[in-house]
Amino acid sequence: MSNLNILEFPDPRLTTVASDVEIFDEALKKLVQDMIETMYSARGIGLAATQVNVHKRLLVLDVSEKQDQPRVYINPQILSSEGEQDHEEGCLSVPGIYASVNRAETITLRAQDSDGNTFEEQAEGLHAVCIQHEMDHLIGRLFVDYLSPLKRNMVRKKLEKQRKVAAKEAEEHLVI
Ligand code: GNR
Ligand code: NI
Repeated sequence: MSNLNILEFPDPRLTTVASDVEIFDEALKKLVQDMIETMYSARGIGLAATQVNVHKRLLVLDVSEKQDQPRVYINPQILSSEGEQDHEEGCLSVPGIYASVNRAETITLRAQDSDGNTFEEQAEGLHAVCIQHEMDHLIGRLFVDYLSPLKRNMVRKKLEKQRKVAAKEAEEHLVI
């Protein structure tokens, strides 16, 4: 297993629209395992392939309390959605930034598992939020795209500043 590098906003590769997974082979299974490992080690509750620079319609998530129930969705499609909810969202590709986003409360979706078998399920609450957040990544959209251009610019500047501080600290050996 390997830990994959996560792209960060405003990396233009995060705006790529992913294409369908067509081949369900060992390489796909390895990618799924690597994405699950990467999600856990980054302490995320979800990860889309786009974030690790693989532009295929594939996402993993784990919204369980003990973080011991990874789920895999390949070629996901939302069949129907109902209601609304506002939830504070964060993103491994936009570290340290949180904002409330309005999403559907309940979704019914169809997807495939790592063997290519099709399944359908209903998701609600945080589970539904996470799926919608990850499916946005697959069409090149981030939660900060729902903010005003002014706020998005503030996010960009804050991240730039965070990176500068981190680089300077590394240079001064403050970080061991
Ligand atoms: O770890 C994550 N937490 C989170 C919290 C609220 C709404 C969505 C998420 S997904 C995010 C991981 C991530 O960036 N997935 O793309
Ligand atoms: Ni994200």
